[in-house]
Formats: sequence, structure tokens, C-alpha cells
Amino acid sequence: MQRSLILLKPDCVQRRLMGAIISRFEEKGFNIIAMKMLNVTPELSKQHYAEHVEKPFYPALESFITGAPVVAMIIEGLEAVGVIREMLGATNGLKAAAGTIRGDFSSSRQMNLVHASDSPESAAREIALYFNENELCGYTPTLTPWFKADDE
Ligand code: FUP
Repeated sequence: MQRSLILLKPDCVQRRLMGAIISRFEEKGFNIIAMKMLNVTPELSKQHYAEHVEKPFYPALESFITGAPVVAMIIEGLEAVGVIREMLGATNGLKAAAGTIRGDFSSSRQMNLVHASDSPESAAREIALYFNENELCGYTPTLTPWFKADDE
């Protein structure tokens, strides 16, 4: 089992796409084990995007991500990190394959609707930025036996 930190970004909230995108993750069989709405502060943005802070596009990215609320979630499941990245598609919505979330809903590199952790190590770091341990609500879904065979 892996965990991934998901953000439904300000464009997702503003465009009323939260439900549609949460549904994709639920339909795949993933478990949402934490979720909250918040305003990302400039400080949190710099921590989240630490690897991009010095890049020319960072000021616009910070202004976008702090400009309206986001929804942060922790999603848990088998190979969750890689599978969710595949579900999102390429960073730029114009390049993302049809059938992916960004390919279906985004026409932008910045306004690409959803963030998802790119490795289990990033997930652990990002989860700690957005959630306290007591905000996680892990549970065993009763549908588990219907998502894959026991011997897989
Ligand atoms: P991703 O891992 O797909 O979320 O994308 P990156 O880590 O490469 O980039 C982080 C965020 O920066 C992306 F969501 C989009 C944004 N970005 C820009 O706004 N402009 C760029 O030139 C590159 C990335």
C-alpha cells in the first residue's frame, strides 16, 4: 500500500470540478483517508514547491496556488503514487493524453487542476506539510475483496 498527497488546486475548486475528480479516484478503488479545504499561504507554497522556488515561473505559480482555496487529500491504495500520476497525465493539459484527468479537463500548464506526489518519499514529505497524524482516518473498505483477487 502507498499514500499520495493530492491537492485539488484553485482552478479545480473554482471550476466546480472537485466532485468529478474525486469520483475518478473513488471509482478506481482508492481510499481517501484524509481531506480538508484550506488556503495555501505563501510560506506553505514555498515549502511544497521547494524544488521550483528559484525557477522563473515560481512567482506566478505561488500567486495561482494561494489565490483561492484548495482541497488537500491523502489517498491510499496499491501502487497509489504511480497509478495516480498516470491518472493525472502530463503536467501540461494540452499535452496530457485524452482519458487522463488533465487531458480531459485542462488546457494549461499552470492550471492543471490536481497535484499528486511523484514518489513515496515526496508523499511522506508533502503529507507532513498538510496534515497532522490525528487528521488521518484510515479504514478497511468493505468492498476490498471486489477490487482484486487474493492471489494478485
Ligand atoms: P507535476 O509534477 O506534473 O505537478 O509538475 P512539476 O512538478 O513539473 O511542476 C509543478 C507545478 O508547476 C505544476 F503543477 C505546474 C507548474 N508549472 C508552471 O506553472 N510552469 C512551468 O513552466 C512548469 C510548471
